[in-house]
Amino acid sequence: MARRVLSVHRHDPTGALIPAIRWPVLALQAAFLVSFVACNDAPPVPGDQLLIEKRSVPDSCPRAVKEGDFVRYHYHGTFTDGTKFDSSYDRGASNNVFVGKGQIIAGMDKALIGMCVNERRFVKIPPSLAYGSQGLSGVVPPDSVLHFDVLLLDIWNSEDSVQVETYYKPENCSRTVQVSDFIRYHYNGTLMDGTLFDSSHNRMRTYDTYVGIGWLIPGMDNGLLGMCVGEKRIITVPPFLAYGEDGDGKDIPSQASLVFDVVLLDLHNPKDRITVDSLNVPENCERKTQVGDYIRYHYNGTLLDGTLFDSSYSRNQTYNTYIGKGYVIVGMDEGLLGVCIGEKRRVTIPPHLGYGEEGRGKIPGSAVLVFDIHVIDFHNPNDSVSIISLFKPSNCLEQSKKGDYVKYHYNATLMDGTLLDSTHQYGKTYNIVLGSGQVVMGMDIGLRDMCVGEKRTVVIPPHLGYGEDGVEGEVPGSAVLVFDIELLELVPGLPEGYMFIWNGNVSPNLFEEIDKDKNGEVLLEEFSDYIYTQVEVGKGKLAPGFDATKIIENMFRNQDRNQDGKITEEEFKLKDQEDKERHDEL
Ligand SMILES: [Ca+2]
Ligand SMILES: [Ca+2]
Repeated sequence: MARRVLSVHRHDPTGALIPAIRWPVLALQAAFLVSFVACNDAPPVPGDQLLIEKRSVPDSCPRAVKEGDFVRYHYHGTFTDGTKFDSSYDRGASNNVFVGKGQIIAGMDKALIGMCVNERRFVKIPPSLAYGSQGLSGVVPPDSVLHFDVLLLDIWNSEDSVQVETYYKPENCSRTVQVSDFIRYHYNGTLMDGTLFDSSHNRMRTYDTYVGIGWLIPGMDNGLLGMCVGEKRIITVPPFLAYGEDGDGKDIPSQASLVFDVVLLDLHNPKDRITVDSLNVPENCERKTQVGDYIRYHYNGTLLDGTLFDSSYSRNQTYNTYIGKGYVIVGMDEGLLGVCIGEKRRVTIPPHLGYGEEGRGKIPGSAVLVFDIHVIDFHNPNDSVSIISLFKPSNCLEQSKKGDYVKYHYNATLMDGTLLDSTHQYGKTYNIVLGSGQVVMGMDIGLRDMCVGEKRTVVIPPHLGYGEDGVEGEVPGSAVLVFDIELLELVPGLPEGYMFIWNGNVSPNLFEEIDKDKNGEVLLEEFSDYIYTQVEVGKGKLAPGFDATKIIENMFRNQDRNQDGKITEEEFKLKDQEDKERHDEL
């Protein structure tokens, strides 16, 4: 059919050959296809041979032109004397044809066969395979030998589909891209000859898109499927699955194959919830977090590609928050539920449960977040002290109570085992009066109702410990404390409120007894000597655990009504009629 039509043109006496076609080289090839076929069986005529000289061949040639392929190529056409008659470079557009289909002069149709992209050939085409004895009106004189310098830019075939070549695949690939996933990736987009037309790397931001639902050119919608995060692949897309005939109007020419070098950074589906992977769960886990608990944990926050965006370790401070109250992103509020103290888990959070399309700080928009968390401790604001008895002596006559002077050993740690303090390292007990505010409330509670010799573990929530502030350099804020204690000695205290009591009846001549030098005045020294003597001989008793000197000074000042440094009998007597409820008096 084509031949018949072209034969007509060949014999057209006007020489006006296929005027509708713009470019001469495009125009008349077919005419000489006929000529070529006609001469096919004739012996070769000198100067009538097609000569092909390979000027440069690329190292890699994955594909060579064969008949039926579509090619894009540049050429520079000259006569034998070097005069240029045509050049695709001058037009700023490649020549685009199906090879071997008679769309170009026969010599060129043959010369392109076997070429690789980026291969350059120098071709001498005899008139019998070009414009013959007629030439091309106004452009090619009759019987012209034509020289072409040809550079191949692109090959594809209408039977092609997307080609995917994975050149890096990470070891761990638990999930691959599926239709309707949302992904973030980087790419370099080149034409087949290596010309870069676009790069997300140059823009310094990922390309973020849904896959497989028509947001992308068909070739990419298909070529990205099945990828793992971290995978790198080359996706080669023929033009009919890319920008086709029109190109993109800017950097992608008509009928161009596209080569995308892609690395996948992020992947999720809008239907995803968080994913929790337990990395380490302690054997003893009597309690797990629930809504309303206050938790302290360490974390490393990374993107799916491993980029670290935040770490509590770098701040050397745990992250502390209430759980399930909206103080943290939704995904983390969920991910912190049901953990044990000491547990390590990985929480993977899709962006709609994280920082969304906007991102924040170092977190890009639409990023999946991976938190490796380590739970240091948690408590509930309603928690009281938890007491675990480790050993209780069988004969326990007396249990500790408020006012008692107790001597005990302790080992204090955080929930993760970090040692805070230990009396064992000092080689002596810690001694306090219960209920006197000498230790944190939780410790005071934990030491009650204890027998000498008893051993306990006391767990103290921060509101009964060192609170939100902790102790700088020693106890972190909001820390749960663990005390292993052993009660070694217990000195019963005086009845509540008393700092000194008589064991028996009070002497009726008390003032005279105290006023040793009988001058009618009691000085502090006389008073002090007297009290100490009473304690020594067992007639009186001072509250244990306090500074005796201070107790006695207080007692003295209370008697010395006018504060002149001495107690007169009158002052002393006055006391008798006084409020019996005042206990630190005689
Ligand atoms: Ca005196
Ligand atoms: Ca006085």
